[in-house]
Amino acid sequence: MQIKVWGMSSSGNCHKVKLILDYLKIPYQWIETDTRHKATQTEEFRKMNANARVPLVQLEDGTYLPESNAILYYFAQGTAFWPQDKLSQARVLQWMFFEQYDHEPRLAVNRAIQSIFNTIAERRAEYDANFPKGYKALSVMENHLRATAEAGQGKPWFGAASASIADIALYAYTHVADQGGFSLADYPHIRAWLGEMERLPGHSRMTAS
Ligand SMILES: N[C@@H](CCC(=O)N[C@@H](CS)C(=O)NCC(=O)O)C(=O)O
Repeated sequence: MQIKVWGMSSSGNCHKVKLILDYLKIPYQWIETDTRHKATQTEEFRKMNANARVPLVQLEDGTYLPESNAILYYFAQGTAFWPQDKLSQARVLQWMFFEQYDHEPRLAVNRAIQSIFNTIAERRAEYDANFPKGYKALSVMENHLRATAEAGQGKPWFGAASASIADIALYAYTHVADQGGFSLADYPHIRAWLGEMERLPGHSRMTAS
């Protein structure tokens, strides 16, 4: 059975899945699932993912797997996107948990408010409150990349010595930060890292907003 991906093209969490599958040249069928039209809120979809969210993957044996970062881990095992030593593995997870707790809830949510649902007026307080927290997350990333560069440890990545699933996870909403009102002007190391990601074979940026 071919791998199926239920995803919304304008969602960074879903774009992570497209990136890992495209980098690894794994064939799959993409089923466009627009949450703006409540496509995940049906009884049929809830049978596949009780949490009613995309991305959702159906593996070759028919098993369903939700959660973008769990999906990244599933496909990355045994590839260059999942390092082999224990400490690097833990560092990759460190950045992936950071992404879901400190980064995505600020950058993805403001992008959704501004560019997906166009609801800045209705959600002004939440939108404004996300800026200091989102810029704090970007500063943590910038400082990590700067320190790695200054230590002369080769190309700066998050967690491993080469691009890993931590980089894919963080790339998803960082490369479209401007669509949520965030500027990367003061983050030169982040901009350089985005450029490195965009040179990976099979790479794509998110097209829709
Ligand atoms: N932690 C989840 C978050 C997934 C998520 O929030 N998906 C959104 C689209 S980006 C969704 O499906 N929302 C549907 C809804 O809230 O009705 C992941 O990383 O996969």
